[in-house]
Parts: sequence; C-alpha cells; structure tokens
Amino acid sequence: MNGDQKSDAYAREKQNFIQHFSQILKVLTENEMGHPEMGDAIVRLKEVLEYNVIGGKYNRGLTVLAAFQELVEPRKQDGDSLQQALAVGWCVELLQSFFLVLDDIMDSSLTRRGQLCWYQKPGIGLDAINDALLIEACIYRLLKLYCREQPYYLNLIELFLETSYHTEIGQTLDLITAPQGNVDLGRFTEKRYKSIVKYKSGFYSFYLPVAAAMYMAGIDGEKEHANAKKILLQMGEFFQIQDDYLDLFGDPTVTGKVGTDIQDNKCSWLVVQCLQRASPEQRQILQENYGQKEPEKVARVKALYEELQLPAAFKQYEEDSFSKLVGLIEQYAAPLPPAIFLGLAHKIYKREK
Ligand code: DMA
Ligand code: MG
Ligand code: MG
Ligand code: MG
Repeated sequence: MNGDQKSDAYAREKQNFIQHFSQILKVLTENEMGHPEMGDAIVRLKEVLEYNVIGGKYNRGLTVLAAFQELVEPRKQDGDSLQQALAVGWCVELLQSFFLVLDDIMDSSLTRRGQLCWYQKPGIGLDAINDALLIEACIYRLLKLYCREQPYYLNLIELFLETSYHTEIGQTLDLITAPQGNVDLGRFTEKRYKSIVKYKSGFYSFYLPVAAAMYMAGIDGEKEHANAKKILLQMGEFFQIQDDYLDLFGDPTVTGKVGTDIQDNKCSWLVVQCLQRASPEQRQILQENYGQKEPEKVARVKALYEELQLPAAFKQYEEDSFSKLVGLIEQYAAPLPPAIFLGLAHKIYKREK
C-alpha cells in the first residue's frame, strides 16, 4: 500500500471503530431493564459517556485493533474475536476518558476536545468525580461482557489495573512537583521530568494498547512484553514532550484545549529546558512569573521561552528523538512486526494535536 491508500484504510478503520460506539453504549446501558430503579443513574451514565468518550483522536483504541490485526493470524480473526478487539479498544478509550475528566479538574483546565471540560459544565462541578469513577467501572463491565470466556481475560484485567496504578503514580508525581503557590525551580530537573512522564503517559497511551493486543494474540511472555515496553515508554516520553510543547505553542482550535502548564506550576519539558539555558537574570524572571494565573506573567514566561529559542530546540529534539525511536524499534521489536511500532511513530511525529 502507498501512503494515500494507508491513510484511506486508516480513515475507514476509524469510521468503523466510531460506529461501534453505539453498540458499546447499548451494552453498557441495557442492564437497567432488570433493575428499573437504576434507570435515572443509567441515563446520567449515558450522558457522561457520550460527552466524554467521543471527540478525541481515538489513536489509543485504534492501536489495539491495528496491533491485533498484525499479531493474530488472519484465519483466527473471526467475527467474535474482532468484536472483542473492538471492545478492548473502547476500554482503552474509556480509561483515557476516566483519567482526562479527573486530570482537567486537578489542572483547572477550561476546555478539552474543543468543548468545555465536563466539570466546567453548569450543574456538573465536582459531581464529575463520580462520573469519572462510573467511566472506570465500565471498563471492567465491558471486559467481562466481551472477554470473560477467553484465556487472556485475567491478563487483560491485570493489565488495566496495573496501568491505572502506574498512571496514578505518574499523576501523583506530576501534582506534588507542582504545588500551588510554591515555586521552587530546583524541583524541575530532567530526571524528575522523565519519571513523571514515564508513568503518567507512557503506560496508558502506548504500552497498554499494544500489550492488550499481545495478550489477545496469546503473547504473554515476560521478555516479549519487556521489549515492547522498552520502545513504547520511549514513545510515551516523546508524546508527552510534544503535549507540553503544544500546551503553550499549539493552536487551541486544533488541539481542542487551552494550555495551563505555566499557571499550574507544572514540571513541563519547556520549563526544564528553559532552566538549562537561562542566565541568572533569566532564572529570576522565571522565579517571579511562573506558577501564577495573571495573563501578563504567563506572557512573560512565554516571551522568555521564545528568547531562549525553545521552539527551535523542540523541533531539533523532535528530529533527534524520531531517529532514536527508529533505532529502538530495530533493536527491540522482534519477534513482533516492526510495522506495529513504526506505524505509531509515524502517526505521532510532527503532530499538531
Ligand atoms: C496528561 O497530562 C496525563 C494524564 C494521565 C491524563 P496533561 O495534564 O499534560 O494532559 P493534558 O494536556 O491533556 O491536560
Ligand atoms: Mg491536564
Ligand atoms: Mg495533568
Ligand atoms: Mg498537557
């Protein structure tokens, strides 16, 4: 297939995946039949799922399907197993949605996927916490409904639970490195940065979808998973660095979200790079303006980043890290087809959203 045919095929896969959401919703909300007293809660659940699970890029969910199709012999890709792969893909999207609803509260964000964050909607507020927990519960309900009889069922449950733990550890590191109203630039080291992003993004965004497909294909060896993880966590680091860059330099009409990292005192890739390049005077400017909500202070930090040519540093980093990723794929992909990893790398390289 040439490049255009590939992207057509991808667009079709995506359409098919999105179309499947109505079945997922139906399966998740039909059990009220037997329990009419849950009816009003199920109406709320449906609203929560429709608002929060739809509207993203679906890269993580689609990765489950793409990897499944690469790893399972065609004659074993029957109707049932494809239904299972679709459901697991949606489980990954549900996990993402669960984390995002809560992340937006903790980061005081305004928009997500081009609309108001759920907790910002009039009448929702902190009830969004319970809504997020409902989304999480749906993951395990779907796994049970679609995969209970499968030999990989326990592996998938453990994978989702462990991924959640890792992500929550990452969010913990992210939050405690960014205490409100207490700017300490000494905290923003490269080392701390790497730990935060490994846990908060790498596991759920990249390792989870590929590992889920591996288990579904019967690949459960420790070595195979360790090798895949080696590549996928590196990809996660690269992806989060892009996310940090886009937080400030991306176009909100494209990313669908307004950045908050400077205001939130976050240990962003940009502030770590800034500190490595700043003179004592520039460090003082950062000290006086970082981690505060006043738009003039945020603008002063942005201007400092531009003076230090961080956008150019990012572009350079992006080139370098892509080659590094290709090197890791050459070294660690086998026995899995490198195409699984290369496809992902190409999808995120130079992304604008
Ligand atoms: C995202 O970090 C991590 C999780 C687990 C949602 P972030 O706050 O930088 O994400 P975003 O920029 O999408 O709010
Ligand atoms: Mg956030
Ligand atoms: Mg966050
Ligand atoms: Mg971000």
